Amino acid sequence: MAPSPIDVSADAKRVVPMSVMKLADEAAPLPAKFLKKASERPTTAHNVFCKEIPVISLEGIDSPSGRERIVGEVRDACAEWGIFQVIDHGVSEELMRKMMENTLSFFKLPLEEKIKYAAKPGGFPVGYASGSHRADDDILDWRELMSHRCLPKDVRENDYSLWPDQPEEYRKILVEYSDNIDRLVTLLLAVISESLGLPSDYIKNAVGGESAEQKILLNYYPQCPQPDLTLGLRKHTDYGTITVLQQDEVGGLQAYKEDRDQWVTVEPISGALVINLGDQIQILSNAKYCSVEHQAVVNSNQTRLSLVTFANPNAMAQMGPAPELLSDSNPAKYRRYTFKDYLPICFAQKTRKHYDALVI
Ligand SMILES: O=C(O)CCC(=O)C(=O)O
Repeated sequence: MAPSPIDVSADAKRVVPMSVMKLADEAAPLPAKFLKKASERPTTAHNVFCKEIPVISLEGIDSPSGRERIVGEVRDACAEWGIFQVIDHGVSEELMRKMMENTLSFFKLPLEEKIKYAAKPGGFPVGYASGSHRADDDILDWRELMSHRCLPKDVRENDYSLWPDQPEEYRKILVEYSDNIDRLVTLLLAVISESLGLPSDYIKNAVGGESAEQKILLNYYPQCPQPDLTLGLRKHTDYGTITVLQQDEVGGLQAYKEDRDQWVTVEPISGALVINLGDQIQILSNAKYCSVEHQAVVNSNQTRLSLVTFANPNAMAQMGPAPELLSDSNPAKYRRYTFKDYLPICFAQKTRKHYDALVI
């Protein structure tokens, strides 16, 4: 069956060429644009969970012994995995539940309503899209998405025109969530700094302090008639500082464990938040820590939601390996750059991993 056409403006059509939710309901064979190359298709099931990915409790962070334990566990997790989960992190389960509910309500709105918030061509990739935010993408992912620029606050205020006014509490809850996750990010950046032997405020200052950016991306992965042939989200590393991800109980987030040449599925743990390191931490740590490749797989029975907060440097932040970590035996592996110059490197996709373009 041919995919259902959507009657919308040409601009909106560029980022919503076809509604993935509608395709899922039709349960027809996947349109060619969703078929991934054989080498990119899933190899590990969405619900076979890896029990080794570290789960770190942040309880006791304010006591010297608690902090020492947490810093040590974070150091090991960053070096070995580049991805870990945190519990006892201070973001309330109630707020996490409300964010999930609001996000689900948004995606359940009629397409005509969602499309009012479609990403604008040529602008910063925010707003609603289906399959991809990039209008020029040849291959699409099996997801619908909505994203917002949430910090710094002046950027958030400029972004409000793309924030839905229904469900009713959407904006209020998103602001509260953004602020709470930002507090957690500040704490984690302090812990990661300490784990590298740097002052607590080192990374936060390096990425622009209070002018660092935050983007929140909401992913809705519908059930998929042929999950083995596609992905909910293609493999990538995150170009920013760190990412905080909240997922529901279905499972689908996978990380690539390079030394085992294996994709492993992150176990959904109620109340936990998944943390993955972005490219900027790999570069700042001079590759002591890794920006992990990850992807999302889908399945034929259940829809899945993930709420993803990207902590990114300010566009003008001067990035590169921290000079304090360098020595004759550990010379800089990457050149220095202004963060705004990093994004074109990512979008050009000339190297498999973006940071390889900066290798000295
Ligand atoms: O949905 C997921 O679990 C992965 C999301 C993700 O990696 C992203 O949005 O960049």
